[in-house]
Amino acid sequence: MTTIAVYPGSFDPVTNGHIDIIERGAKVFDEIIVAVLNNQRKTPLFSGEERVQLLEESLTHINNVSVDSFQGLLVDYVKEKNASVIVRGLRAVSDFEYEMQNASINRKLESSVETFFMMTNNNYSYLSSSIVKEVARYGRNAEDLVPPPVERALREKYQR
Ligand code: COD
Repeated sequence: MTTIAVYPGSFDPVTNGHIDIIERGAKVFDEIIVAVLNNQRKTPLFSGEERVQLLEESLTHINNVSVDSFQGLLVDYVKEKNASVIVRGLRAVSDFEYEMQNASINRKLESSVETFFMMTNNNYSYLSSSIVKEVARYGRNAEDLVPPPVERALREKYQR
């Protein structure tokens, strides 16, 4: 049986912390779909198309990964893709409450879908998309924090 997992997120932008979860998840599941939430209510730094493209350019080294975007409820998207697992990363205790709430509502909505949590790589435990944007906005180099295509895109956005 093929197990398809969905790794959903905002990915605004993708960081080395996300890439690490995807690389490790790709060894566990047959297929991983990285799904970018296209949320009309939020104003992201990168558009949905840009976030998908940056993920694609950053994931060329992994065979069993694809990138897509979605709107609406995550569990509906997961079912539509014939996936059975949602992958999430955990960095610190502060992530737990939000993740617990999401996993619980997702299970209530769709009991056949399991949420799998992967602990962050200690090298990236402090890393978030918000921190990366903050560093780049004030002119610092983000090359140790994000894949090269994202570093280039941040430089262009902030005109460094
Ligand atoms: N190390 C390890 N993991 C990390 C790191 C790191 N350094 N940084 C981030 N992560 C993990 C996060 O914990 C998360 O698991 C994932 O990477 C993605 O992170 P983000 O911040 O890009 O994504 P989020 O948390 O904004 O994504 C939220 C969703 C899009 C999953 C959520 O809003 C959603 O499902 N929306 C659809 C509507 C829905 O179905 N809602 C729930 C039921 S009502």
